[in-house]
Parts: sequence; C-alpha cells; structure tokens
Amino acid sequence: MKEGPHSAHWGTFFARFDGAAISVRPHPADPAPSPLLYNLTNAIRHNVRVPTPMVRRGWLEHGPGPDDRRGNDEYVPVSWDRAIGLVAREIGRVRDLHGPQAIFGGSYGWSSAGRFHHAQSQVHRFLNATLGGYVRSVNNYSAGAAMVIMPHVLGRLDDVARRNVTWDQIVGHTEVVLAFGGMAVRNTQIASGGISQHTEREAMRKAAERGCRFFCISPLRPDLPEEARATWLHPRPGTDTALMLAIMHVLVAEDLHDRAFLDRYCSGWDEFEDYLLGRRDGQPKNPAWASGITGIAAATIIDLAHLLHGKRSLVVVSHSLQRSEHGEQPVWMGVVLACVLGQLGLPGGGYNYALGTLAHYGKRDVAVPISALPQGSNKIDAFIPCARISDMLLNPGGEFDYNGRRYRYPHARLAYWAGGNPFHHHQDLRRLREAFRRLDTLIVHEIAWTATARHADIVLPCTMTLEREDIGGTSTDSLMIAMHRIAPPYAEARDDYDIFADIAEKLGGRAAFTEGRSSRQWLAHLYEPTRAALEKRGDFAPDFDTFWELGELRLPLGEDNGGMLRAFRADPASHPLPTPSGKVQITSPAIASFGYADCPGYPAWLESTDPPTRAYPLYLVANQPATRLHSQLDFGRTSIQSKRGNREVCRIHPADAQARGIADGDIVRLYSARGACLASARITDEVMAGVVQLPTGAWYDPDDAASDNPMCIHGNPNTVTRDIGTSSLAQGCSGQLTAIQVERYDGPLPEVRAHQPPRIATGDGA
Ligand SMILES: Nc1nc2c(c(=O)[nH]1)N[C@H]1C(S)=C(S)[C@@H](COP(=O)(O)OP(=O)(O)OC[C@H]3O[C@@H](n4cnc5c(=O)[nH]c(N)nc54)[C@H](O)[C@@H]3O)O[C@H]1N2
Ligand SMILES: Nc1nc2c(c(=O)[nH]1)N[C@H]1C(S)=C(S)[C@@H](COP(=O)(O)OP(=O)(O)OC[C@H]3O[C@@H](n4cnc5c(=O)[nH]c(N)nc54)[C@H](O)[C@@H]3O)O[C@H]1N2
Ligand SMILES: [Mo]
Repeated sequence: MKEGPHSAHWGTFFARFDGAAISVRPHPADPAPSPLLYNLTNAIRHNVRVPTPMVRRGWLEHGPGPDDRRGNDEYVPVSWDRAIGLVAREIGRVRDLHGPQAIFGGSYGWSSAGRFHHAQSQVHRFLNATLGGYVRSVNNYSAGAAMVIMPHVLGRLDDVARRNVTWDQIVGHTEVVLAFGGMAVRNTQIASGGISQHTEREAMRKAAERGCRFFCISPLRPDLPEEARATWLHPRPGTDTALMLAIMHVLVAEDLHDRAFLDRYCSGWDEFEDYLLGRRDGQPKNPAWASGITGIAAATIIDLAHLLHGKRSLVVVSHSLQRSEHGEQPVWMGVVLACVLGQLGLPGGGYNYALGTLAHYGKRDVAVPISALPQGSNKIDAFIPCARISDMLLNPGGEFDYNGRRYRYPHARLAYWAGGNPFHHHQDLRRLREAFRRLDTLIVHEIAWTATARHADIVLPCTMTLEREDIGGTSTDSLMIAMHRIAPPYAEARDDYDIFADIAEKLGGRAAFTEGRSSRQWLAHLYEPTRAALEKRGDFAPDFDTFWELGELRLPLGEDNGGMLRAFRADPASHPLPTPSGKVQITSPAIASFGYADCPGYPAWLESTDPPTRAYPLYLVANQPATRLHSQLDFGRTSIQSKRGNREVCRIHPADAQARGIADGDIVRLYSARGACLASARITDEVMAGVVQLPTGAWYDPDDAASDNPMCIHGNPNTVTRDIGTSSLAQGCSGQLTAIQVERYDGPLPEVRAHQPPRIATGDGA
C-alpha cells in the first residue's frame, strides 16, 4: 500500500505497509521525533494480536456468574455473528434483571489517538444509546488528586496545567525552575490526541543557556535532561511537602516573603502561617525539621530559599507527586510556595501544575474548535472515582467518601472495557483479579492479548489505529492530521464503531448510536466545526475531501496570554478565581468542613501510612516507561529492545545492590506485602540510594495462573503497589510509591509468555 499520513499519542508520521511490517518516517517538522514510533513497525501482524472473537470456555459452558477460572482458562474462537449475539443477549439479561446501574462502563484508558475511534467515547456512547446510561467513573489515573483539590484552591485543572506558563515564557523570562518530580523528556514524548513537534528539550537548553537555573527535585537524576544543566536534589520520596514548607519557613522567618501578594490575592494566610511557624503544634516547619524528614541538609534548604528570593521563579509539581498517598498536599503546597514568592501570574513565573509531564502542557491553544465524538447522556447517577474499581467490585453497597460527600458503591454485574488495560493501570493486581472474578461477565475489546483480555469472558478483536481512518488533532497542537488507513485489518478484527453498531442493532439502538453515519461520514461531520471556524476567521478552510487529500492542515494558535492566573493578577476584582473567596485558598474552609483527617483544611505535611520498614526498606518508584505509552505495544520493537532477556529492567543504586549481593544484569525479585515480580537489575547512581525504579507497562505474566497470588515473571510493578485512594477527598490512584524489598532471585526462570496468545481451543465454536 502507498505511504500515508498518520498520528499517534507520541507523534505525527508517514507510514507504509509491505504486507507484513510497517515502515515509519517521522513528520519532517518534528525536531525530535519519538523512538516510540518504531513500536508500530512489528506490532501490526504480531502473533499476540487477537484474530477472531473469543469466548472463555468456563463462561461459554456455564454461563455468566462469578468464576475463579478468569485469568486461567482457555478461549474458544467464535464467529462474529455468534459473538455479537452473546454480547447483546448478556447485556439485555443484566439490564432486564438489574438495570443499567449494574453495568460498569467507566472503561478507563488511553486507547489510541484519533477524534472518532476513541474507544472510551465509543463505549460510553454505545451504552448511553442502548441502555440510557451505565455506572461511570470520574477523574483519571494521571491527576486523580489534583483534579479534585485544584478547584477548591485555584480553579479548573486545565487552567493551571494547560493554559498557563508556556515554554516560550520559560525561555524568555524564568530565572529559577523548581521542578518537583522533574520534567522528563521521556514523558513529553506523549500528548493525548497527538503531537507534531517535540520541543521541550530544546526549550530547556535555551533557557539554561540564558542563565535560567533548573532544580531537578526527584529521586531520579534523568528526570531533567542534560540540556537543563540542573542541580539534582533528591528528597526522600513522598516528602516534598516538608521541603516546600521549610523553604517557606526560611522566607517568612527572614521576612523575605511577598506579604503584599499574600494580602491582595490570597485567603487564609494567617491561619496557615500559624501552622508553618508552629504556633499551634509547637513544631516550626523549619529546615532542621525538614532535614530529618527529607534527608536534604538544612543548609541546602536555606541556600535554596535565598536563591529564590527576588527571582522570577516557577514552581512545577509533576503528576507523579500526587499519584501517591496524600497526593493532594504537594499540589496545594506548591501553590502556596508560589504565592509566598509572589510569582503567581507573572510571565514564566508562579506555579504550573504538571508542566513537562506531557507534551500538551506549556503550549498555546489552537484558536479553532476540535471536535470529539459526542458520548450522549447518561441517566444513571452511580459513579466511582476511577481508581476505586476493585473496591467497588469487592464491596457492592459499601460506602465511600469523596469530595465532601458519602456515596455507596453500586453492584456492578457486568463490566465493559474498550481502550484501557486495568491490568496495566490498577494497583494490587492480586486484588484486581479477585475483584474481576466476582463479576457475572467481563467484555473487552482489544487489539491484543493483554492480561485484561486474558481475564475477560468475551474478547472482541478490534482494529488498531493504522488499520482505519481517523482525524488526528488536539487543542494544543497546530497540525490536524488526516490519518489515512495504512494497512487492512488484522485477521477478523473490526473497528470498535462497527462492533458497537451491530450490538446496538440487536438491542434496538443502532440508529441512536450511528445517527445513520458511516465512519467516513462521521469524520466529515467532526471536521466541519473546525472548517467553519477557519472560514469565519478568513483562514484557509478546505472542504473535507481536500483536507483528506492534503493529509494535514495547519491550525492558527491563540495568544500566549498567561491565561486565568495572569488575568487574575492584573485585576483580581474583575477576574476573580473560581474559588469560594475568589482568591487563592491558602486554607479551605470547605475542605475543613469535610472533616477528613487525611486531607485537612490547610496544606500540611502528612506522614505516609506505608513508610519503609525493616521488612520493606526500599521505596519503589513505579513511573512511566521511556519506551512505550503505558502498556501499549509492549511487544513493539522499541519496548522489546529496552528489556533484558525479555524481562523489564529495574534500576537500583550501587549501595543497595551491594548490600544484597546483586550484580548488574542479575534477575531480582521485588516484593511487598501484596505480591512480587521479577525484573532484571541495572545498577546505577542515577537513582538515589534507598530507591528502586521499575517503570509501568510490562504485561502481567503470572508464573502460576492457578495460584491465588502468582508472581509476575515479566516485571509488572502493580503486583506490589497498594490499592488505596490518595485521601478521602479525591480517592485518586496512589501507585507511584510503595515500600518494598528486593532480593537476588536464584530460583528457576520461567520463560516470559506475556506476548504469546493464551490457550485457544481448536475446533469450531461457531
Ligand atoms: N503503579 C502505577 N500505575 C499506574 C501509573 C503509575 O505511575 N504507577 N500511572 C497511571 C497513569 S498516569 C495512567 S494514564 C494509566 C494508563 O492506563 P491505560 O490507559 O489503561 O494504559 P494503556 O496501556 O494506554 O491502555 C490502553 C489499552 O487500549 C488498547 N487499545 C489501543 N487502541 C485501541 C482501540 O482502538 N480500541 C480498543 N478497544 N483498544 C485499544 C491498548 O492495546 C491498551 O491495552 O496507568 C496508571 N497506572
Ligand atoms: N514515554 C512515556 N511518556 C509518558 C507516559 C508513558 O506511558 N510513556 N504517560 C503519560 C501520562 S498518561 C502521564 S499522566 C504522564 C505522567 O507524568 P508523571 O506522573 O509526572 O510521570 P512519572 O514518570 O510517573 O513520574 C515522574 C517522576 O517523578 C519522580 N517521583 C516519583 N515520586 C516522587 C516524589 O515523591 N517526589 C518527587 N520529587 N519526585 C517523585 C520519579 O522519579 C519519576 O520519574 O506521563 C505521560 N508521558
Ligand atoms: Mo496518565
């Protein structure tokens, strides 16, 4: 087939299919294309793709119901006709017996880029169109705590993360960047919906060359690139709020804080100051105090405070800091620190949540709308914070706290997942297995045999991105891409859209779901608002067919105007923040009124309930993988090349390795009170002592699928993480940090089979 334009969450490119493999050519406008592009090359015809609809034998023979064989059963291939019939009948059964409030359709996950074939939107639209609703999930795994705390304190998350300080402002103005959690260029390979130019490394190089000083405050040195010429500070993981407090203590004690800013723009300073100075609890949060908690010398903290004073400074708090127990606190404390420095709303200064964690932050917004597939309306009230999935399935009817109210978990009998991989994203996989075994039925659409597909009752094979047409675009990228079909669908795989349309037909909802449009007609429909807005501005506004032929369209960008915070600074009376006081909430009477011990009404240092102990003395950092997006295409070339002997690689400090008799390249066992996994050890002083880093994304591969708590022999860190909410306020994911132990593994080494299909029955299940 001929070469065509395409787009992924990790870049814009041209691709060609030769009947077996894909060759890719990065978009020439991208100054630093992502190596993740090469994951696509061998993936498309890989043996681990799901070729036909599959039904788990136990479910086929015994019907729906809780079943311990999930995750340890064989699959029976069936025809599409039969699969569609089984799914429609089962949805109908659960609806008739229990109503749509028994169907969980949260279906968290990133799936692939493209405005139309966005699997999560497709499944939501399908359930709304056919059932009138479903149990949904709120927030996400990325920013679960920040999404809930931020509106109490400053405003909408997007206004603090996306439309705020840009990289251009940093290049031009910033003098000091405190990057809590770093700004790893490994992570800015990715932007949800696509990214045509990777520019962060170059921006940091330019800023550093002008004299901007970067501080990489993180357990891993490479969390800022060499180009930033950063100073590396490594507080103990999970202790950043204590470090922030001590910096503020120095500034306040020496009267270097911006009192005028605090008076004019903030609410609740005096109460917070009592806490900071220890007037209430007798413990000043000074450098000596913080030094004991963080491991950073008091003198270093004092020097840092002095350096910050009077400078154009930017406080950045990465997503990772809040994907942790009490994750709300560093997000809030970072805001307070920026206010004490008086920098909020200045060009290149103040506070920018999550800058440098994804490529759509720090950019300008496009000036025209970009459509998404409408999801319809959901008439069911029941919901869960997305990371409470196991809790819901294990405690139907049980109570949970969330953002000031108490709710009950619905009793979900059927879960429908398309475009996500809970065996990637969720914590404590032993518990998740147990939870999924309680369901009547788990239905999954997948391109490949992920562990989630291997626990499903019905697996419907869907096309992957290169096998269908779509529109690539996102609100912070100036290129809209006509994503051409590069290859025919694998085996019998079908588009999620066509699968849902056929099931909707059986349930009497086809017209509501499709509105009579083919996929191509949907693309033209979704394109139209962008075209109309371009025309209205007098810009080049080609019709859909011309756009399709051109392959891409350059979109105009909006101003770099600093957004909500700049406007607030300029005129707080006419541009108040959307908080109760209209100002920055240094304290929050609303949160205080909730009465949560794990999230009080002021930002505070709260100790972990799972600190390292003698039994589990190390901190595991389970962060984002450099060589793939989450678990996607773990079997792709770039991902495979980063493994050793097919196992995921963890990084450990020389001192910790030596104390355990671990040599570079040894296989190690990482374990906690929850479970264990194997990984190959790389010894490096790029990671601080006391910390082991294992990225997420290696597909769960149990050594013994029949056992109650198998070990993952491939290196999935969620075997050891804790399944607890960040706090009663947000109930976010807290998978980033876990207390663990590591030992050299001298036992038998089973072959990694994660990228081979499960047991599949021969013969015909037609
Ligand atoms: N311990 C720990 N856990 C974490 C994190 C952490 O830091 N530590 N990070 C968390 C974060 S930030 C996130 S965002 C989550 C990510 O969690 P997920 O978003 O669930 O992870 P992905 O691997 O992107 O899952 C997407 C799935 O969709 C499939 N897919 C791709 N295209 C299509 C399609 O067109 N149709 C269908 N039906 N399926 C498709 C892919 O094969 C893949 O299995 O993980 C979270 N989990
Ligand atoms: N290549 C690649 N890029 C990605 C993704 C991917 O899967 N692959 N996923 C994307 C997604 S969905 C998201 S949400 C973002 C996530 O963005 P983040 O959550 O910020 O990314 P992580 O890599 O999990 O964490 C960043 C760093 O935080 C540091 N860290 C961990 N705990 C602490 C702590 O307590 N204190 C301090 N100071 N530092 C700490 C770790 O060293 C880690 O490397 O990344 C995005 N970018
Ligand atoms: Mo994320």
